[in-house]
Amino acid sequence: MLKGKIHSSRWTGWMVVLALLAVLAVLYLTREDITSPPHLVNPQPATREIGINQAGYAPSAVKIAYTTTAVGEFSLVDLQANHAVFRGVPTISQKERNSGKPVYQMDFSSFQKPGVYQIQLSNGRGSAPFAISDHVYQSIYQTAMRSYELQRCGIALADTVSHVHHEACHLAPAQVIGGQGGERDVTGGWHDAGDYGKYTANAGMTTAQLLLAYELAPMTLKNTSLSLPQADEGERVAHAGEPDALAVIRVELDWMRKMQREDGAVHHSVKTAEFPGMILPEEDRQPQYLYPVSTPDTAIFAAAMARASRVYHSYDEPYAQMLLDASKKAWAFLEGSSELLVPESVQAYRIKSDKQSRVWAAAELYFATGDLRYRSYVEKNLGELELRPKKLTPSYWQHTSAMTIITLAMHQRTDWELTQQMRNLLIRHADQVVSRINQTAYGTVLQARDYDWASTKTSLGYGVHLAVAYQMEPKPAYLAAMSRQLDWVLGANPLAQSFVTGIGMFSPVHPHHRYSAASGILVPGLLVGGPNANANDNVAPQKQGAKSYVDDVRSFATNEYAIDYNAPLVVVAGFLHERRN
Ligand code: 9MR
Ligand code: ZN
Repeated sequence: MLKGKIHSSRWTGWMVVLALLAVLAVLYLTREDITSPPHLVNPQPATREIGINQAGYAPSAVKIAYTTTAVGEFSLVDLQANHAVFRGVPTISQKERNSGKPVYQMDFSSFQKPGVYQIQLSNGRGSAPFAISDHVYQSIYQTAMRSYELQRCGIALADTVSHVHHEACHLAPAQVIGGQGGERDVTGGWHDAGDYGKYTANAGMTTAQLLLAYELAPMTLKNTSLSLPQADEGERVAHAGEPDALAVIRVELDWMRKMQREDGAVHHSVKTAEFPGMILPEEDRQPQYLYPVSTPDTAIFAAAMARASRVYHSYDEPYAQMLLDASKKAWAFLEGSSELLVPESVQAYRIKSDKQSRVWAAAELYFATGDLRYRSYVEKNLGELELRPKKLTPSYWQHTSAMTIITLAMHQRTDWELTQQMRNLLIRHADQVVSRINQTAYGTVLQARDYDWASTKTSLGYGVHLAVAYQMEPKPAYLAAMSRQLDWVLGANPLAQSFVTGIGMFSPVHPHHRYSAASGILVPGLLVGGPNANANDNVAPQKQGAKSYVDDVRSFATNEYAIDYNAPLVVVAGFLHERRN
């Protein structure tokens, strides 16, 4: 079915035009690199025989294309001049995990001239077009970051860049489940994923990672304009002087604050009882329910708010103080309720333990306040974290160890030996990740068991760890391993599939995303979950490792986007732009 769609000639024609336009947009950003307006000659028809990053590469990046076709030679063709600019011989890397077929690597890292290119095999087959440019990563960052603005709930959207538009949605107060009952205003924020629910834990983890992007790539996040939609001019004026990235994140923080109860505890989520059909957000008029408070949600909230208060401090002190107060209030609630509290009614994003997130909250609160109470909580409960470098996995709402370790490693407090211990742990972990990557056919960190929910997020999550390690010890191998994870997600994989909407010629056009499906307008910059060997949606092929993916709107297990998937994409693209030289 997928083949039928992609290979029908009209469709292919359109995709070529769209992909070339996207590549040209990158070139436009890099116009100081080129002397004449780009005029592209007709490329070879693009095939999925060649896996490549379909957005492209920074000039100095490691650049490797992959194929399972045995050919004697490959060439890199300049699509503006229409001639080969580089030739090489594919070398066998490893056997592909599932098919056992050898995978050939085509390394053209030494070629660094900006432009638009295609890889061609000596059998005449061509890859998707891609750019070599100093602005590739910035453009990916920009598209991924501004997608959050297009996920906004509770306002009418009219974005002139993407043409995403809809009426204001989900404005009615939510009905409180349990407790005193009643109603509460919890409007605003971002829709969580392809559905219209909003969940505290996922919001907390996402905002925390986006704020980490700000700490790791401050120049990129401060200086990259996001051309935010005009509709929000009022808000923009109110926060004038604040970087666009922080204005975007603020929207979710403001919603999260509404989820906090007077006693400091935080509600789990607001959503309808059942997922709506594939309708526009303003058409979703089922009652919204405010799900009960829980201790894991409260702990993640406390951590994210304390982290945010640090970052917003230099722009808006009263706001930072408000965030810190919310965090302290959540912590006070946790102190008074040491047992795990997760009510029965909570289903999606159900968290099994709050122990790790309490440590994370204490760590963030320590750096936000300097109060030794929090520091001693961290020291006493350090054993809750995953401290074995080999076992450390990327943070997500269920397991927050990595985020805590990163926080502890990045912020220096005098006389705390823990800082160095955490740095050593991350460096050892990063070295192991690099050696894992060098042993796989496509340079991915993913191992068989990782082809589960949101494998794309997992891959980029390791990229985040490599970024932090690089910050501490700038080994080129960390940067190379990181950019190869981005390459994998953008098409350097066995399906030659980019997993980000609007980026790359073979990218998702039928994501499981209610707004896109109902409006027919594809929201750009959304990272879908990608290969999931255990996909339970009856559409995606199971047990096929990296090939367990289908670009089908029904495939919620491989082709849905969620706010937390995009966060490591923002960190990795932002960091690569920051450190590209
Ligand atoms: O991202 C979530 C993933 O880690 C879980 O394994 C999966 C199954 O429980 O759910 C994913 O989250 C979905 C959430 O439950 C509802 N909104 C859409 C989310 C993305 O698919
Ligand atoms: Zn909404």
